[in-house]
Amino acid sequence: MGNSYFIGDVHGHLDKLIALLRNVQLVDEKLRWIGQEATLCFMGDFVDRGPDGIGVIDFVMGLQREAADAGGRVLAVMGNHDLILVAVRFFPQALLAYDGSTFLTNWRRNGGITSDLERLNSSHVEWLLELPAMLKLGKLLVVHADAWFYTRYGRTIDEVNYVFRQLFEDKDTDGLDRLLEDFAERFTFRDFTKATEFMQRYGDTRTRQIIHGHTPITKLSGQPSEKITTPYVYAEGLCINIDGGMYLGSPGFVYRPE
Ligand SMILES: [Mn+2]
Repeated sequence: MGNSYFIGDVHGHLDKLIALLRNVQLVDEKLRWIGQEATLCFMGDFVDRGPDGIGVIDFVMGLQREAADAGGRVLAVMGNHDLILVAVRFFPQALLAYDGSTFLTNWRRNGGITSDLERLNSSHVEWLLELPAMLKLGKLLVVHADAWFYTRYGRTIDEVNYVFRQLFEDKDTDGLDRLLEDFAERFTFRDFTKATEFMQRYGDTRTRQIIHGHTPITKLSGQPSEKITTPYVYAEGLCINIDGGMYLGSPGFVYRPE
């Protein structure tokens, strides 16, 4: 774990992401990976709300290749904004409810950026669809959202990851809509018992903490986002929220576990 770096929800803020990675010397001035064998992990929600979501994805995809060549790793979990962007690409006009909403209208309402959709190409789509819903890294269970709903999609990490992907394979627009609605859930891990149960369900004997994004720390701590530069650790130390809220004005931060 000594050589791991975590970054929360970037939401199109490529400039902030670059500043963070340069500051911890994972990239050089030409934005090349110099992290050698380090592991860099993202919490998802690369796109929407901020100016350059596709720029963020392109940069992270490139870093992932460079890191792999150097013996390092770039990992990420799937965020709901990444998911809906792909849903909009495949099924923009799918009718989701009697009120006439579609993936396109929902995406726009939730901060969708037209230029992201225009620039989204098939390699971005393939890459996004490969992102797992959850992963384990050292002592940490990594998941986008602080939410219980994942448990309705599978008993193991592999099952949940499979079911997320299968919704696209099956062109199951109702299922995708339900999943996106499920992401409205937050704050579940403030309940220590729930957090413990979630961790036991998906973790293993090494797992000690859950790390997540999705809910900007200001919504838990009340601190103004501009001042948030450290993780929010809660549930008796069991949970680590690293979503500083870059789209709300936080410069973001890099979290390095002990
Ligand atoms: Mn999210």
